[in-house]
Amino acid sequence: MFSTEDTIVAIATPPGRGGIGVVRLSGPDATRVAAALLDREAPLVARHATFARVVERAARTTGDAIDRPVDQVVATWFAGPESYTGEDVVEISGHGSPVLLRRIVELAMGEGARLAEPGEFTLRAYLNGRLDLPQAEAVADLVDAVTPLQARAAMDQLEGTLTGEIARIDEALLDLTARLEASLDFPEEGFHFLESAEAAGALAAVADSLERLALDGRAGRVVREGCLVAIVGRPNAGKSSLFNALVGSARAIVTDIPGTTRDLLTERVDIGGLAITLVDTAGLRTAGDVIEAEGVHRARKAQEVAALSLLVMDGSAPLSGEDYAILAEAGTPRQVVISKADLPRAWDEDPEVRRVGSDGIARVSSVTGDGLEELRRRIVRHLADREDLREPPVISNVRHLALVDQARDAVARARAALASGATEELVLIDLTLARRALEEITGRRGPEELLAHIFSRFCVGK
Ligand SMILES: Nc1nc2c(ncn2[C@@H]2O[C@H](COP(=O)(O)OP(=O)(O)OP(=O)(O)O)[C@@H](O)[C@H]2O)c(=O)[nH]1
Ligand SMILES: [Mg+2]
Repeated sequence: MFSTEDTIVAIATPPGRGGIGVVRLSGPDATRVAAALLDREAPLVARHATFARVVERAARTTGDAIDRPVDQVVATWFAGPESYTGEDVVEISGHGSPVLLRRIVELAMGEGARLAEPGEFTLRAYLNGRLDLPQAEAVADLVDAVTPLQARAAMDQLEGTLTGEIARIDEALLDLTARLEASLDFPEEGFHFLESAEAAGALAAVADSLERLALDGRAGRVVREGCLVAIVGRPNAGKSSLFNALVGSARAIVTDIPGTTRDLLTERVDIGGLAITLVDTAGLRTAGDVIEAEGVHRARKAQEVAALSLLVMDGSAPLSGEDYAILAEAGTPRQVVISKADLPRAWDEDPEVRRVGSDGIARVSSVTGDGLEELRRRIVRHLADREDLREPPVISNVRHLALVDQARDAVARARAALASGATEELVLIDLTLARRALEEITGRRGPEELLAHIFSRFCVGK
């Protein structure tokens, strides 16, 4: 791990030019380093934004007799431990020029500050107990969010929704553990602190909560990570038109010549809050030339890696052998889309289309926009297993989900052990493993906490 004894410095705003740019200092020497850089009469006052000048001191510049001004800035001192990192933090807001900001960082380094590693401010916040692990991870998610739903999910996590939910489950497990341990410690009294039926009931409730979290996580992962949706179909089916309609701009070339699209086109779209990478592909058919053949090959590859394929069938022209070939292919989850709904129908019912579209067919017109909203809802349902995503999922990070799965497995084993009349020791082993997994989510573990819990709840020997 990185050292936490020294003072770190970094540019906190994105690369490039902007109205302002922020240089952040954190560590025991933050105020000393800032004072050395800043030209002002009075010292900084905690939590007050103060106008100052960053200067290169005369003694340090080559032969200059006077301090040389570098930038006019606003400096703010957040006194530790009530700061983001829990240490003394000074933020210097200068003009947003990379040259100026780099110079300020260099001057701070000249005063003994070290260039911060990526994420090091947040790491310090975690190490100093200002954030737990899910909250620290939420900071990164919040910065990375590309859809408002992603931002809301990250914000909830930062506010502690997941931490709270894990704490609630852990509390129930801790309570069970404490009582089973007490039964173990005082066997001669022939008294059980916990009857097995009660333990089974409590464990069932915990299993339920973990199950719900895992279920929520399926949608959560898609929200956090986004996914790939491929649009496939025979030439001229209306794929590029649908792509454009979903993207909201005329990104792909549309013509009535079959074989217009030859390469893959991708665009990121927000569908029901999900960050979807939508892929338009070449029409699937036995290709006429090498370029088209490569396009068809790429279309098939895209379909293989996509989380969902939209199979576009032209509703205004009779189904062809190419359509049937596409319908016959098994593989990734598929949604049948009948296109050109504004034109007279060339066919109505088809057993093969009905088979593949057994969970519903979307009829859309990319010209009028009819059916697009319903198609978006269907896409969300396929990918996130739910009707809508008005409420952001509580859990979304694979690290957390893997640990929830571990806890679920351990609780399932504990339940089985309890049901088969196993000893308290055996049940306790799995409860401990379940708790360990949960505590790994929040990054907090400690046996002394278990002892404190036992003593706070029981008055054994009194
Ligand atoms: N009326 C109507 N015409 C449509 C609709 N969608 C597509 N078309 C027309 O159908 C033709 C083919 O559309 P594209 O979107 O280029 O079809 P494609 O599946 O991408 O075709 P390839 O790239 O050649 O595989 C064009 O003339 C479009 O204007 C629709 O919803 N309504
Ligand atoms: Mg096309």
